[in-house]
Amino acid sequence: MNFSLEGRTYVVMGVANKRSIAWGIAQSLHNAGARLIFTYAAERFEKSVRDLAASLEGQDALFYQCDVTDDESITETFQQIQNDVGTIHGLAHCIAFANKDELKGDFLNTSRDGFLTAHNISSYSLTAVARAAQPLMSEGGGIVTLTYLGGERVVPNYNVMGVAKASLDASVKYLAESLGQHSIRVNAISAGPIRTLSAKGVGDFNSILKDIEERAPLRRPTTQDEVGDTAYFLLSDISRGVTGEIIHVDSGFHIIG
Ligand code: NDP
Ligand code: N5H
Repeated sequence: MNFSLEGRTYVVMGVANKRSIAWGIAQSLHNAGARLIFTYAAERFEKSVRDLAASLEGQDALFYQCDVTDDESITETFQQIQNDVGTIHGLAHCIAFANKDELKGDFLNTSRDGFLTAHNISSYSLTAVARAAQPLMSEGGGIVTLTYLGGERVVPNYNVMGVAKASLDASVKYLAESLGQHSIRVNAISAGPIRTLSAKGVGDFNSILKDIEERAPLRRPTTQDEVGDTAYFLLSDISRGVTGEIIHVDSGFHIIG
């Protein structure tokens, strides 16, 4: 078994800056020899993504703008990728969004609009993107998404995003069944809290991290590279028998009652 990703191409969606979990995944895939394709939604992050990718020695990365709320944008992005590189071997979906005012207070007050926005960007987008990527994955491959414990249990303030992650987790299983016949595996990583741009200004992050340091089996917070290396595992042949799985990379916090 060859564990190198030499000669393989992966799409990484959701690098906003150097703290992004997607950037941790990009670095792990790069270190394993993969060629990388980056997609970003907001034009203001294009420079940041390009500058980061330029720091990866010998990497010949490609860049596309893709807004996952727009079917046309998704179709065009993957058509363009097909024209430019032909085959891809996998995809990392590292995308979520909910209105800030729905990420605090009482879940009972979730608006219809806020509910739909969170589900559209954070859950449905995985299915939309998987459908667009499938024709490019003619040699089989892997799809990985990012989820959080708040989709399994009630975590204060996670609110509508928890319900969206539960929907995402179920989508992983249904997509694994749909795409298994094409030798495409679909899995999720449930990451412990990491201080990223998304996490900024939501909840009391310091006390959440303190709790992890005190109670998680490993007594330390999750790091970007730990998630990156698990994504590498899930996107490589090392995990060839694994699909429809949700792997917790959270210092073991999910087992604590
Ligand atoms: P980042 O803020 O770094 O990344 C979030 C990304 O989502 C951004 O790159 C943003 O792109 C993208 N995004 C939002 N809306 C859209 C859209 N319409 N189309 C395309 N992309 C969009 O945060 P993280 O790295 O923390 O988040 C990545 C994933 O990890 C998310 O699914 C998150 O829920 C999950 N996660 C995070 C944890 C944490 O503690 N940080 C814990 C567990 C899971 P842009 O800015 O260009 O719009
Ligand atoms: C229990 C918690 C803390 C409280 C809830 C946090 C939920 C965070 C997830 C979403 C994705 C954050 C979000 O949508 C923020 C936006 O409203 C505002 N930010 C932005 O628009 C920035 C500029 C862009 C880049 O962000 C996005 N997303 O596009 C959960 C934490 C312990 C763990 C955590 C932080 C989980 C998670 O899913 O991210």
